[in-house]
This record gives sequence, C-alpha cells and structure tokens, in this order.
Amino acid sequence: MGLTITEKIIKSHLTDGEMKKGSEIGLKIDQTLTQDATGTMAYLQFEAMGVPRVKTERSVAYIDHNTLQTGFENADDHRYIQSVANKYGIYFSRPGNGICHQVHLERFGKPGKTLIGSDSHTPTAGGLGMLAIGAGGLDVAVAMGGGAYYITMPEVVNIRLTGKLPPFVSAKDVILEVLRRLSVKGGVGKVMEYSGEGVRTLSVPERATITNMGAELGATSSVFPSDETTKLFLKAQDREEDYTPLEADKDAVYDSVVEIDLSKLEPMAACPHSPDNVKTIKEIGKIKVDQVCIGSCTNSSLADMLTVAGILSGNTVHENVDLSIAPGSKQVFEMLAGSSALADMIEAGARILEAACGPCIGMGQSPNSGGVSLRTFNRNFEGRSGTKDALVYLVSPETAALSAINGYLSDPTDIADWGDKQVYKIPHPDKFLINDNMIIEPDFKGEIRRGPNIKPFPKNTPLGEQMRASALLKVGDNITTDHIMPAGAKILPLRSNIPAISEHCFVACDETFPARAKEAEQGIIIGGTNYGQGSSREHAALAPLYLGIKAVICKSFARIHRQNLINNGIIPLLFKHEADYEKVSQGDELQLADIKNNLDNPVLENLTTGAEIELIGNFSEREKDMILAGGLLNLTKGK
Ligand code: MIC
Ligand code: SF4
Repeated sequence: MGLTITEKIIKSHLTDGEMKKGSEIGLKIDQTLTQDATGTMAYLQFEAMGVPRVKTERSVAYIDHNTLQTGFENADDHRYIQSVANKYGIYFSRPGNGICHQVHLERFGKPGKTLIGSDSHTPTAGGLGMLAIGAGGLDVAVAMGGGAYYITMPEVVNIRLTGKLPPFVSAKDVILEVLRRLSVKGGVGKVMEYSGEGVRTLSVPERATITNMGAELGATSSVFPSDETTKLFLKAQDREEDYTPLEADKDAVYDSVVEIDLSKLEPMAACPHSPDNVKTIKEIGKIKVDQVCIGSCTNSSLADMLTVAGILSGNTVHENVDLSIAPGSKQVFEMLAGSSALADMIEAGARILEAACGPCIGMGQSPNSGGVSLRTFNRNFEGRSGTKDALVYLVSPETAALSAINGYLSDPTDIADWGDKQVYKIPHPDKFLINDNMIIEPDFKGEIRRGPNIKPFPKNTPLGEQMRASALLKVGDNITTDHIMPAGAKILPLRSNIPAISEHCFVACDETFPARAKEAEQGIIIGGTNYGQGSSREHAALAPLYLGIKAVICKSFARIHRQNLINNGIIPLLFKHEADYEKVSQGDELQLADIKNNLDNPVLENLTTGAEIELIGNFSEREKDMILAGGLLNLTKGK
C-alpha cells in the first residue's frame, strides 16, 4: 500500500511507537523555532535540562511578538533570548527581521524535514512540504535537547484541489472554505494533506497561507507536496540545494477526502468571533468598516503586499477607515521599499508598521469601541484585538485593501468594473533579495543576561492518592487560550513572570477567578468541547498551575493545550457521557477518590449533589508517567 506525504515523513522520523492511527508515536525533530512570547519559558526550561548545546539540525529563536517596548520587560527578554541562543547554538532572528513563520519559510524550511515550534502556526512551513507542528515550549526544549516529540498518529485528510482561483479570489479564501466546511474542531487528530491539479496553480507563499490557517481547524499539521514550484521558490531564495521532491504515492490511502474546485470559490470572510463562522462577502453585504489591518503570518508575503499596493495605488484610504500594514519580514519590507509599492501604500494613507505580529496579538491597533475591523489575520476571538466589543472579520488581502478604499466591506471580484487597471497576480520574483544580516549565527560564547522580569517557572509536585477540590470555574464550548491567558500589549510583557501574569488568568470569563483560586489554594476547571483551542502558549497551563488548578474536566480538548496541561502535571480528563457536564455546577465540592491508581476510568464524586460521574483519561503510558511525576521536567529529572 502506498504512503501519503505525511506517512512518508513520519516513517523516516519515527523513533517510538507504531504508525497505527490513534496510537502515540515519537518523532525525531530536525528543526525547531521559538518566538519571544513563548521563548523565554522554553529557554528557561531548556536551561533547567542541563544540555550543553542544541542537538537539532537547525534551531532558530525569533523576536516578533513582544516588539512593543513600553517598559523594560520585553527588551530584557529579548536580551535573555539572544544570550541563550548564542550560548546553546541557536540562530537568533533579531527584532525587525520579521514574523517567525514568514522568515522560516523564506530562509530555513526544508521539504521532507520535521519542525516543531512554540507557536501554533508553525504548520506554515507545510507550504514547503515539511511536517511542521505547533507545540508547547517544554516540548520544543526537549526537542532542542535531542528528545523525540510525541503526537498521536494522525488520520490524513486529503484536500483535493481542482481548477484555478479566479482573479481576486485568494489563497485565504481556500482555507476559509475549508474552515467553513470542517469547523474549528474539524482537524483535531488529523493532518490536512493537499493534492490535485489545483496545487500546481498555487505559489509557495499561497500554499503557506493555507497551511498556516490549518491551525484554526485544530489540525496537527497541514502539508503540500514539494514540486517544481517549491524548487523555484527555494532557488529564488538562493537555497536550491534544500530542495527535494515529495509527493504522495499514487496508491496512497487517505482517511477522508475533501474536494475543492478553486475556480468556483468566491471572496469570503470569517465573521465575529470565530474563524469558522465563514460567509461570502456578498452574503454579508456592504457593512461599514472602521479599521483594516493587513499582515500577520497568514498574509504578509511579498506577493500579498504587492497585490495590496496595486489595489491601493492612486487611491486614498476612506476617511472613516484606519489602515495599517505590517510586512511579514525584512526581506519583504526591503523589496517593497526597493520598488514603488511602499510609496504607493504610504501615498494612499496606510500606516506602515514594523515587520512583526503587531495587531494580530493585540500589540497596538486596537479598534474603536464597537468598531468593525477587517484583518488579513487568522484569529478573530472576542477581545483578542484589545477591544472587547470590536467586530473582527478575517479576510484576504484583496478584500482588505479594496474595503479600505471604499469604507465598506467590498468584494474584490467587483474590481473588474474599475476598467483596465492591471493590479492582480503580480508574478513571483526569480530572485528574492537575500540579506541575512539580521540573523545572528551562534558562537557558543558569552554570559546569559537575565533581566528582573524573568522569574522561575512554577513546578508541580507528584500526584497524590486522591484529589479533593471545588469546581472553581465552569465554562462553555470552544474556550480559547486567549480566554484562559489573554495576550495584548499590557499582558504580554509579563510572559516571563508567571506570578504576575497569573493575575490575568481567565479574567475574560470571570474577573474574580485569580483571587478566588488563590484563596481556595486548589481547584478543578469544568469545560465543554474543544477546550484550549488556539495558541500553543504554555502560559495557559502554567498560570492555572500557579493558581493551584489540579485537573480540567471537559467534553473534549484541543491538542496542544492538552499536551501543555500534561507536561505540567495538570490532569486533563473527559466526561464519559457528555451530558454529565450538566451534573457539575461552579462551586460544587468534587472528589477523585483513587485518582493515582485509576487514571484511565476515574469516578468523579460530586460531594455537593451526591452524583457519581464516570470520566475517561485516555492517556498513553508516557503521559501517565508525566502526570504521576507532576510534569515532564520532574519525570526527566527522576530518570
Ligand atoms: C497567537 O497567534 O495566538 C500566538 C500569539 O502566536 C500564539 C503564541 C503565544 O501565545 O505566544 C500561538 O499561536 O501559539
Ligand atoms: Fe504572530 Fe499572529 Fe501569527 Fe500568532 S498568528 S504568530 S500573533 S502573526
């Protein structure tokens, strides 16, 4: 039986387990990446492991999230990361060099290799034919130390593309269509593997837009074949030697198939407040727009920026719209500056931001109260923009640029009415501008520089025989890590200081939570389906750990967050019967009488109501060992 691309890469990297769907497998990791908002914790954990230097083929530390420096904290963290990178053999991408996923695609990604990154959008590199997976910081630290990365052997979904995108319909619309069909839970436990005639019509950056936002499906990863287009992209990046062809065998067997005819797609938007709340622009209608933000790791390639510049050129941003543009990398920025494109953007009235995550993570550019913001980003969770009642729509660069001029949500396929203006499908350059002067090669020297903001991370203790605690918080379905541990300009500087950041834990759901948790000293959280969707931030486990959370009981979990809980010794448990969610109210006193000896099928006693509720653990032996030890670091030390 033939193999899929996913299976081929897994097979060549398998260190542990069997390639049997649903069972746990260990993978050798060739490359790692970190970013600065998760990096400090990852490197503190790496230091705690006592490994003298990284053992991967390539590890890169990016500075791209916490670039707003309103106090010493972020700048201190950057110095810490730079010094750790230098000492342990990690390449350092300086602030200003761009968003990790865009830069990694340009300068480091290689077809057929494995990559894990402490950021959920690491699968962006799947656009190059890599198996790239988002992970918690501790998992990345372990991989840097040469340890395997563990996942559940995924199902492989074949997304078969036919046809060709019509003018002004974008790669963004492809992934919005996938999200419309499959939902934010549709990819859990799966890798999305693209194939078909339509693949050939998409450039590497377009493919990367699609694999990037595959994260919003909850998928383990997304991957495209590595073909002639990949070769041309790598050649234009002066890295032709990194090319290897990679495709699925003709007789490869997929677990399911989704057919998409590219030529039938229309411009779409994900409406507030979920990336899968997708409608066509025509269905939504001409709503008034207050703000437009273009950029993020989803849509900040040179081609995206040139398309935007083309649409803006000769026009002025509507008087009621605030437009900001952040190029994805220094390479993109410099090439825009070297052409007339940057001048076209500035002339039209765009506010040009540095090459970084910026507004995507709430680092500035929060919309006005109740404002409608169109963003080319990948997440529109409530409050993520920094304005609680803002209405954020996720759209393509084409839709964003045209709407910025018109002042209302506009369908870019109507652009044909503009006469003979040739502004779409800017051809890809044969050669990108290569200048890696903002990437520092490590020389294994120097002292670690630790600023006063950097506090030790909390550690758990081994699991006791039984657990008795109250249901400190009960939440509903699709709780995101932005609910659990919000980001934004005010909170992100505290990423290296768990005691301080814990004061903001869950405040989006209940402002009294941190104080109540501290008073109770220990507690359990009750959740619905897809608990912990979104980012890879380990802080969504570390802050609850600091606040005494011992277990989370839900209908289902998002992959990375579940792993982060286990890595830190917080027990993620499932209701055997989803309806039993109703049998626990916030404040009830709960008991897991024999939890230490029964992680597989524990019984939850609700001491307040007398109800007995069956739970499921679903842990691998390795996961059980971590839980018993009180987390991965304790376990490693014990060994
Ligand atoms: C995000 O897009 O939510 C982030 C910020 O990039 C996170 C990482 C983080 O919280 O630092 C992610 O996607 O993993
Ligand atoms: Fe940065 Fe936004 Fe991408 Fe996260 S999703 S890596 S915050 S640009």
